[in-house]
Amino acid sequence: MSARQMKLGLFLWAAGHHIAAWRHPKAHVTAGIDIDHYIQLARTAEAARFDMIFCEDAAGLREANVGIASQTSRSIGFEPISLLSALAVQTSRIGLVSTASTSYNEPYGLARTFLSLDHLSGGRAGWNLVTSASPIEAANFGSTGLKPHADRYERAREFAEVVTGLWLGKASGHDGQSFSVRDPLDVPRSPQGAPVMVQAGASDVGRDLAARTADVVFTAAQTFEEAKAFYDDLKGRMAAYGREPDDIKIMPGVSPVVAETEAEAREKHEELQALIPDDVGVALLSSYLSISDLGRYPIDGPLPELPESEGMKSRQALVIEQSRRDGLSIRQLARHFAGARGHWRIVGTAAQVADELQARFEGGAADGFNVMPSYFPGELDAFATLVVPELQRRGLFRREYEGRTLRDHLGLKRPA
Ligand SMILES: Cc1cc2nc3c(=O)[nH]c(=O)nc-3n(C[C@H](O)[C@H](O)[C@@H](O)COP(=O)(O)O)c2cc1C
Repeated sequence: MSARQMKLGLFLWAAGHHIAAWRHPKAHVTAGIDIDHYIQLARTAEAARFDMIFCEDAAGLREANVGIASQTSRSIGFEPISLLSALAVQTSRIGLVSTASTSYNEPYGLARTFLSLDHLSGGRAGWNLVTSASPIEAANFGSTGLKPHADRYERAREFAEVVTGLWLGKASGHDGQSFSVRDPLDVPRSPQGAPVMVQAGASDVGRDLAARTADVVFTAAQTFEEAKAFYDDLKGRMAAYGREPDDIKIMPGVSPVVAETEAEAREKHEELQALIPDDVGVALLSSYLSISDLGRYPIDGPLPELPESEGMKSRQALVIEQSRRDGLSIRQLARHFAGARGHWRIVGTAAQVADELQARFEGGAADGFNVMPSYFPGELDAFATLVVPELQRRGLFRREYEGRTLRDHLGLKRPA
């Protein structure tokens, strides 16, 4: 039995993470706003002993073009903290992590909301800090557009400092560059010391902020080498902030397609890939590349040269790197990235999926994984019934929860 066990998150995403999941014959088309759907997923994940449920967020449409947005698997959905508050009373052990933006909130309000969720759930809440890279979202919060990357992260650094200070009962009287806070919170100290701090930025400043403040980091990495380089780099930055490498759990996203046989898994995967409309795939690729007019280049030709993004720098770099490495055309890249939205995909049997996860976990490239089922509930059920027992047999994943809080599950220190 391995002493170190992997952490597993369930990344929720309406009908499923595959862009064409909503077209799958077994998909739930109105999943985005069906609370019973989410309760079912949360209960499946809890029965499988997942560490946490994770919700992404952007306060706005995910695609500028409404015609395209309406052909994706997540065109409508709930505001995630409201959703997790409902799930808090339908579950008892699983962690509840939501994304919230440092660009479009104020620290006092956000600290109060997450601390309330933490109490509602008996110490199971976490905040995924993002600076928000979407110009579509920016347009809903004033007319000045997306702020430069460096400015967003500068605000995020002070934001995180104020929030953790408020959670620890230390930040009243803060008077800084972007924020001024007079009083302590009207919510008492967290059952787990403080809600868990999650982060998902992967640029240089994003990594520094994570090294300083995060308990969990989500990333997108296709290859073992990319995952390992990110892991070593981030853990290497922590000593400068007086932290131990194990104080952060690094959890790359993974989108597994699993079945009893490899042929069956491949068939399931091909079935979904064939459902991707080309214009939707290209639109999604354009947003990762921060370019608005990718559609005017020949779809079977290579990617054009692109200026460096002011949006998601790390995701743009990942797409460009893959296009060069594998010599893929725009159509091939669009299909590839639309499938798992830039995340790692494994197609195979439970043993094959477990082998791949184990190799990254034991090879020092991950502390766990944020699982992104291609469609719900089918692929989550397949992962829970096929892969989880295989990981448990190998001693790589818990059979029972040992603690009650999210910090307990993740093996994180309780802040003083
Ligand atoms: C795995 C992953 C998940 C992310 N999830 C979100 C999200 O839900 N909402 C959001 O606005 N940004 C999200 N981001 C974007 C980043 O958190 C960050 O705000 C953006 O500027 C990219 O950061 P970077 O330039 O440091 O890579 C995510 C990034 C990654 C890598």
